Amino acid sequence: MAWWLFWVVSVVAVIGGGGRIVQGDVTYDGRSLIINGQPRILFSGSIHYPRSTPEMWPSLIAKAKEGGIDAIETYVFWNQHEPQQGQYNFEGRLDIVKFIKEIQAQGLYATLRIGPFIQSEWTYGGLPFWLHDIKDIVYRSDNEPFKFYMQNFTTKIVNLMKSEKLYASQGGPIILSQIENEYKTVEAAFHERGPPYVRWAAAMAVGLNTGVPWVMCKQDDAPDPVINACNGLRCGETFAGPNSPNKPAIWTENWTSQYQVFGGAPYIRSAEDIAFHVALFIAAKKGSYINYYMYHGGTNFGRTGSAYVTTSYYDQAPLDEYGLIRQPKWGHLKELHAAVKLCSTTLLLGSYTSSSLGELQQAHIFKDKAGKCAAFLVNNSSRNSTVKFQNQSYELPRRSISILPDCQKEVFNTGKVSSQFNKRSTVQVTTFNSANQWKEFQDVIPKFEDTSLRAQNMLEHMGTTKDKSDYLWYTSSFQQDSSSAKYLKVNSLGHVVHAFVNNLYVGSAHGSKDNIGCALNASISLNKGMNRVSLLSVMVGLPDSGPYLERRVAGLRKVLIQGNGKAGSQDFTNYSWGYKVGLLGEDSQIYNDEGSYKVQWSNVGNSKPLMWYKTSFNAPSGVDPLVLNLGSMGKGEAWINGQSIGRYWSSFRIPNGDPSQTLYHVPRSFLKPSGNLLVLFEEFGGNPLQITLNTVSITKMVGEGLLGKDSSLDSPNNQEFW
Ligand SMILES: *[C@@H]1O[C@H](CO)[C@@H](O)[C@H](O)[C@H]1NC(C)=O
Ligand SMILES: *[C@@H]1O[C@H](CO)[C@@H](O)[C@H](O)[C@H]1NC(C)=O
Ligand SMILES: *[C@@H]1O[C@H](CO)[C@@H](O)[C@H](O)[C@H]1NC(C)=O
Ligand SMILES: *[C@@H]1O[C@H](CO)[C@@H](O)[C@H](O)[C@H]1NC(C)=O
Ligand SMILES: *[C@@H]1O[C@H](CO)[C@@H](O)[C@H](O)[C@H]1NC(C)=O
Ligand SMILES: *[C@@H]1O[C@H](CO)[C@@H](O)[C@H](O)[C@H]1NC(C)=O
Ligand SMILES: CC(=O)N[C@H]1CO[C@H](CO)[C@@H](O)[C@@H]1O
Ligand SMILES: CC(=O)N[C@H]1CO[C@H](CO)[C@@H](O)[C@@H]1O
Repeated sequence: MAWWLFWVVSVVAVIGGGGRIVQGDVTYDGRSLIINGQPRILFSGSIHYPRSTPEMWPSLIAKAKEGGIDAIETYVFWNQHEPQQGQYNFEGRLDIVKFIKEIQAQGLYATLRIGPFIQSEWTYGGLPFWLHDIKDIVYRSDNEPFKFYMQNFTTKIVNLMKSEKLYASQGGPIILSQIENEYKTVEAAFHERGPPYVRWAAAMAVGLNTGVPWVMCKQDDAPDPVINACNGLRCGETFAGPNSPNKPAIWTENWTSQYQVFGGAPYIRSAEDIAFHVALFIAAKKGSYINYYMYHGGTNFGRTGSAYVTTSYYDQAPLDEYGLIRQPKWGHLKELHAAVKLCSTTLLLGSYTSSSLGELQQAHIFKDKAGKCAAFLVNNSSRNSTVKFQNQSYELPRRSISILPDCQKEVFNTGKVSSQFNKRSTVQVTTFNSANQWKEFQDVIPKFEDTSLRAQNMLEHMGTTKDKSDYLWYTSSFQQDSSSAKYLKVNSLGHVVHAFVNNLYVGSAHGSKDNIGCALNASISLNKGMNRVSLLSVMVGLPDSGPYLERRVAGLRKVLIQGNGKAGSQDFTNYSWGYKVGLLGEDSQIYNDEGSYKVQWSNVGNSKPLMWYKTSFNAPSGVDPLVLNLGSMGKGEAWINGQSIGRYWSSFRIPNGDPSQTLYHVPRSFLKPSGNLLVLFEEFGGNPLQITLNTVSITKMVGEGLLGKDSSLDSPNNQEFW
């Protein structure tokens, strides 16, 4: 720890005591939020309560606090809280009150981004799917049914917070709330139904009298008194500023990396780049509230991720998916926060000037009436530069900012990383490599005669499953005069399709995040007489963005059987189809202890499609986070003791040939000491015998230069992945 950092930490500890927040007002002016009469520069970090477990919350919040974070920002997840209309769930990972009280107990502030449309790579952008069946609804527009349900849920949440006295105005930690989310990006699509909706949403929110300000992000015309906030990677360069001179500059999402999709490579944003843009936002845009999106990303458990989004969410954040500190990111930002806090009063109360120090170099200077001075020296060149500022020279690495809290001594430079680097490694603790550890059960391909839902056309996938399952079967049967070899051609707007003809698997196709829909062309052989075609359409999460979400279509659009050569093709699109929502194994919940007795399991044999696998294991000792390595599997979902740890899709490779994600978080709190039930549903292959359970830990490194070989990482059981 640098000397000055130590000093800041000690002083804050003395002055701040327990840091408990006393009852007070939150207001704002053109410079900052004002809490209990004090203008404040605040660093905030996003941690989403359903993306971790209540057992993890205290340590995540403590590590954020130690990293110099003042406030925790979270969205509110409507479709989890109200899965059926009027039926609410605030238990377990959804216990938002407990989460906010933990933030309060640790002396931090909270920002509540209610939305309730949130996007957030969360299925359906957080909207409950039952809204889809409300007559005449148009989401996020000047539409009475939507406004009714949006107001109903927003009020429910605000009332819940008020009843627990969680707003700062009541002595609680919540200092800021958000209504809507990046609406400006879709507003034009709603034409004259857009602007009145923005005004309505702002007035509705303000009318709830929370006693703390509201923000709208990416909404440059946010109506008074709602504050418009910036979202983006580079708000220090891109933010046009508050839309009124009496509103502060707030950055609600500064992406610490980016979410990953199946088939997409991870995006790694360096500690230096994040620090540069945060310092620039403070200096050049007079920013006074900066939120890291995400500070801890966590896990999209179950089916909560949106279309194609991986189960691991923002693993590259300062706290990784499992809550381990990621260095040097965490430490470098901690030093940045401390450097800014050294001069925050001068920044907030001082008058601002800027001066050029060179063609691509600039000084941002803040001087208060008492003569205190703070400066940020910016080098925007791609080369190192030596600048002269007030008769002293400063070495500024390329694209970096030096912070001089007294206009003389450089205490921090965004490009000079002094924090230790660390390395993450996994150790295999449990294997499942013996066939007699496993049982299997093949799910059933439904027959047309057994279906109760029928239509003379291809039904839309989401409106049919109502998001009860990722899976929708389309099945039909037809007569043939003679046996023949043909091609089955399927066009789908779903994410994946698996095709079976006469109970035999004939092929699959899938799309990707950037390439919506998929097309299958499989060679098939038909019998003389009756033939059955069964097509399994799969969604890997619902869409989470864009206007008119309620009108989106998915699932099969066209089915053709084409003869060889000149033989004509037969169009089955408007044929008689039978439908089944979900898998038999899902209906019986065979992934939990009770349900697993409802089907006949057998010994594992050759890999076949649509296979359920089960095994059991004892909890490994220790406290290190646990992951399942599912790199040997294809695509499906995994459950532990009945709780889904998420969708996996190891067979979807990223451009360099690696699986998009091989390690899947198993929270310790999902386990009992022994006899834990692990169940997987595998769509098309995979080898469960190669699955392993691993612990994850951090190896400290002594500075960047020594990031070389570490013999402890070379054992075959040790997989290095960072
Ligand atoms: C929400 O709507 C339900 C009826 O659907 C009603 O019972 C409830 O009082 C409403 N809540 C609020 C806060 O408006
Ligand atoms: C830095 O330079 C880049 C172009 O190289 C420009 O896009 C960016 O706006 C500049 N940033 C600042 C803070 O001047
Ligand atoms: C810088 O040096 C010049 C002469 O060398 C002197 O006149 C001036 O006062 C100095 N400025 C500061 C800020 O020290
Ligand atoms: C630029 O500065 C960095 C950090 O201070 C240093 O490591 C690097 O060698 C310098 N590069 C050049 C070309 O001087
Ligand atoms: C399907 O694939 C076969 C063989 O590659 C090709 O001959 C046929 O034209 C394709 N059919 C369609 C409809 O694309
Ligand atoms: C299927 O029916 C719809 C209307 O019911 C029609 O628009 C469409 O053209 C038909 N498709 C085919 C391939 O016949
Ligand atoms: C508003 C903004 O800066 N958006 C950017 C977010 O990050 C993605 C990818 O890094 C960019 O493509 C967007 O332009
Ligand atoms: C941060 C920085 O150095 N900005 C400068 C980049 O170059 C332009 C054009 O010379 C200046 O106007 C900026 O101040």
